[in-house]
Amino acid sequence: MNYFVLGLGITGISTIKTLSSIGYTVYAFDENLKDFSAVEDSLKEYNYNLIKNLNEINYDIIDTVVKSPGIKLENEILMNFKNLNKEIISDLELAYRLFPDKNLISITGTNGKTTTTMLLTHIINTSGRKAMAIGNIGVGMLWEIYNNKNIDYFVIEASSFQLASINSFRTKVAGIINISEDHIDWHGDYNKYIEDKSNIFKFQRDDDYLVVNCDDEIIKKIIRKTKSKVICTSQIKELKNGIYEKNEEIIYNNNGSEEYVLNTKDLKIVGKHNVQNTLIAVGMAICLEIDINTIREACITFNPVEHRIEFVREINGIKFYNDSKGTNIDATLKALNSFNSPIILIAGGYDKKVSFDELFKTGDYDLKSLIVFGETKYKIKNSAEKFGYSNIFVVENMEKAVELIEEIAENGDVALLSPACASWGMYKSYIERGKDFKRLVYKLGE
Ligand code: UMA
Repeated sequence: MNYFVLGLGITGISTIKTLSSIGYTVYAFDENLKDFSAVEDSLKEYNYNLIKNLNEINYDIIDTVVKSPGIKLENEILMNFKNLNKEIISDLELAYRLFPDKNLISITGTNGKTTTTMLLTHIINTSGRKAMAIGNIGVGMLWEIYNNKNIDYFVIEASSFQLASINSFRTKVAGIINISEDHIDWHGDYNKYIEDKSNIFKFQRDDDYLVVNCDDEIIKKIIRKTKSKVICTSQIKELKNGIYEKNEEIIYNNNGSEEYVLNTKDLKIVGKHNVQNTLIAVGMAICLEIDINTIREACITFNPVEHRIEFVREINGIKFYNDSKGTNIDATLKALNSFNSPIILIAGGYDKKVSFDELFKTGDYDLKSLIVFGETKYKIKNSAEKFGYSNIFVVENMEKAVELIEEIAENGDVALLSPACASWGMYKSYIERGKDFKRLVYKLGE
């Protein structure tokens, strides 16, 4: 079996290491790398064929292409393979095929994936079984599954990009947190994005579990098609069967028999959206037959995830928060709605071709100033102005943004990095962007 790995980032490297260790023949290529030395360095112990020139690709000898998630399906190399009827899959699909005996669990959603994945992992670990979080959280999944033989459950954060290229992947327990417009530039349109997200349950069987947020209109629509056993969660409705929030309490109703799970005031993760994440994780843990006392203990000992409304420091009464993972409008709205203080927001980045009007329409929060940068800076500025916001500053980069905050912020303000955009163009990832923000914030006052 000959594999072709396209893209040599986190996914590509993890895929090559795994396939090569198992003994498959692997060809690998990256369209953007000029210098392959770092890749060669990290793969020096592995047997694989590195292609450095596009013309050297021998399409005919390849059986299966494993594409990195970020690469669009219309990519020319992928189209060449497609025209030869070669199959193109993501690492998600490959994980399912290579490791049929492993307990895989999958979580998707537009927002909250990382927190929910980490929380469920923490719940499983608290129960005494061993779990590991992998996937879109930043961890190449194949190499981790291959290497960690002692792990009982791999909790996969699955992105829409990964889910777009599967043709049999399924997990016994899956979760969908929410769906809102994102990555339109990649999927083509919103319907395609929804369809790709729905792939998480496409191949589930009637004895598999699908835990979903039943307050989400789009989710309610798409789950009509599922064969799986659906477990509903809600923050607005008392469910006769499912997990819901009422008066700051999470309740599990098992076919009429109610059980108290926890008080949301005891959670260390803040905001309404984190209750939504918790409901999904609780539902999935119940499907794994973890007892309620363990679930409660795990939820209340769980700490916030880095780059997700993460408190950085307080200086002169100004609280700095890093929400670099806020890569779309919905995520940034959730961050803005988590505070009661005046907010100075830093936003902007890669243009995913979505409108920013939704960000400013509601005005439920106290946005004192807006600092914008990146490809979308004028798009965001124009939307904000349309809804009456002033105090908008256009800056070149993160350094200038943080410098400006030092000038304009006052005691009691919240300074929030929540860009509503992907980092690409300015940074390699939201992680790098968040770390840069934190580095600059820590330098303040030096
Ligand atoms: N490349 C090509 N051709 C192209 C485009 C890219 O050869 O047309 C090459 C690039 O030169 C680069 C490599 O492909 O060397 C990068 O591949 P990639 O963009 O898929 O990135 P990876 O490093 O493999 O990281 C991916 C995810 N990235 C994306 O989905 C864009 C990471 O999610 C994920 O953590 C990682 O796999 C491990 O699973 C990041 C992300 O931004 C955090 N995800 C999006 C999100 O959360 O909104 C979906």
